[in-house]
Amino acid sequence: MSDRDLATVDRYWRAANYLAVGQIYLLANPLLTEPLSPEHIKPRLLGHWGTSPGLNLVHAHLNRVISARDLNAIHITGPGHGGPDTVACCWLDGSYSEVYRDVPRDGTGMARLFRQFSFPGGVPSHVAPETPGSIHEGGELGYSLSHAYGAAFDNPELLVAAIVGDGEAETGPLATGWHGNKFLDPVHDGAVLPILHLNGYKIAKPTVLARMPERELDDLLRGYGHDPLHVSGDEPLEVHQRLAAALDTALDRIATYQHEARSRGSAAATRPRWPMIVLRTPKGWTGPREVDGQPVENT
Ligand SMILES: Cc1ncc(C[n+]2csc(CCOP(=O)(O)OP(=O)(O)O)c2C)c(N)n1
Repeated sequence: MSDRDLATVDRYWRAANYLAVGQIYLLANPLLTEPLSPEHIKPRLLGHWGTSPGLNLVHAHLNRVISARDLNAIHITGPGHGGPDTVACCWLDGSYSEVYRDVPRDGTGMARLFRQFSFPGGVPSHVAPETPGSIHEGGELGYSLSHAYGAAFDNPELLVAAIVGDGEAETGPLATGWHGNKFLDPVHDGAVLPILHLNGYKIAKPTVLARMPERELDDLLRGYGHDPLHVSGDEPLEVHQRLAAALDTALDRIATYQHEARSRGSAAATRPRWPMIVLRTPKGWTGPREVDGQPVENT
């Protein structure tokens, strides 16, 4: 990624993070023009801050590849209560204010945006029908991959980037959802790019997949027929470059598989090992020190 793109993506990501944390916590004083005081803070908090930087990071990077490659793409988010992130990104790109004229892209609009989130008479903490462009309401964990494959079927030009929460991944529907790749026809269907968001926790408790060493997780996902690209770290500028490289690799592979299958035709089509991304943040290892008698390297 060029220095210019890096700076743009990073600024977008940090702005979206501010808008997410503001929606979760602030009742007033959105631009912090006054010293922060208790009456500016919401009395009851909803929305998961812990999932926000990861969801916004992927959204910012998808914007880059959509512009660079002129993609027809949709973003599906599975992790719990990630509503503030999608709303933040819609507000940043202007589509929110296009639909809701009373929430313009200025200080007044920002005050409404923050106050209305998960507040009586306002908007839910999940992506909901009110969110511009949404195709399905959130709330029950487990369906991101089923929706992603459903959106891609018979939609050959569509790329579906689907973020799977590591807590979400512990549900039965999501555990079976990995097999959606068996039904994806590279000739007539679009592509699904699953992105496993390994932020380590389901709200506050450790998740099973985040406690598996990278190699064991890699084996599991390969067993489901995916080709995982691992991105980890906790230094934003390094993670930006790694995620950009992984996205470019994944999209190049998808384009190659589709091109080859479409030139050969359905009769000769084989099932590609579609790429996916494992996004592990933070870098610190919280799992067991040994698995199967072998020390676990700090990934
Ligand atoms: C089927 C189902 N079970 C439980 C919940 C309650 N719940 C909401 S968010 C959440 C944790 C989700 O974890 P993860 O997907 O890792 O998201 P994150 O912790 O990153 O927000 C749980 C258990 C739910 N919404 N749906």
